[in-house]
Amino acid sequence: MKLYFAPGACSLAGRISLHEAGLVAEFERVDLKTKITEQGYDYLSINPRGYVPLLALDDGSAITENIAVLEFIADRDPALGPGGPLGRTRLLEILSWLSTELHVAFRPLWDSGDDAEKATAADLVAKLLDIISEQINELYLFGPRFTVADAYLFAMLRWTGALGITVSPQMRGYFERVAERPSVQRALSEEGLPNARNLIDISSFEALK
Ligand SMILES: N[C@@H](CCC(=O)N[C@@H](CS)C(=O)NCC(=O)O)C(=O)O
Repeated sequence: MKLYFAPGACSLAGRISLHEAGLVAEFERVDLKTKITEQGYDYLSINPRGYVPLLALDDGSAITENIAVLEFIADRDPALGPGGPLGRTRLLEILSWLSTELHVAFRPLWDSGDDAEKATAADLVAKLLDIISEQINELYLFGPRFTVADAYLFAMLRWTGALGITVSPQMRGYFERVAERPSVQRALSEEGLPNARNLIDISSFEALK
């Protein structure tokens, strides 16, 4: 299988999760501005939506959307989901929240919108992170068990560092815990990203790209 990614983008969650699951994959970088892949293909012909991630399977099928990509990986390695009778439902619940509430809230911050709009978006992201930090009572979102949802949250927390969004000490501690995982260190290094283990070290966009 092959994960189409852009360094530091949300596709980092898929890469971390693939490593956690011990799944062998290739990775192809996409230039999100030109929509050309590193092998010179027109990415829009691979994913007409133009964004990453896309996970291409060996049988020729393709999975898009973080929720689906991460759920697919957790399905291959159930240890990467919360487990229990409602495990799958709880995983979809948190992945949906991360995608449709938190991820979307970042969007104005990447656009060239006005400063007031960006300030409102930054406030919303901070508020949403406060809400989700209440779910981190132990090590991770689902207690002691690291799941694909943690990989997604980690990828987005990296952005807060560069965007100057202040997060709670509890969230910073969570970030540091996730950053220590070998799968995360490997993923960051493969994407050419600094192996920052705390959010303070991610103080520029260079650290995202
Ligand atoms: N709904 C999509 C959104 C993915 C997304 O926003 N990807 C960003 C990177 S984090 C991207 O590729 N943006 C480039 C673009 O939209 O042109 C998902 O959850 O997978």
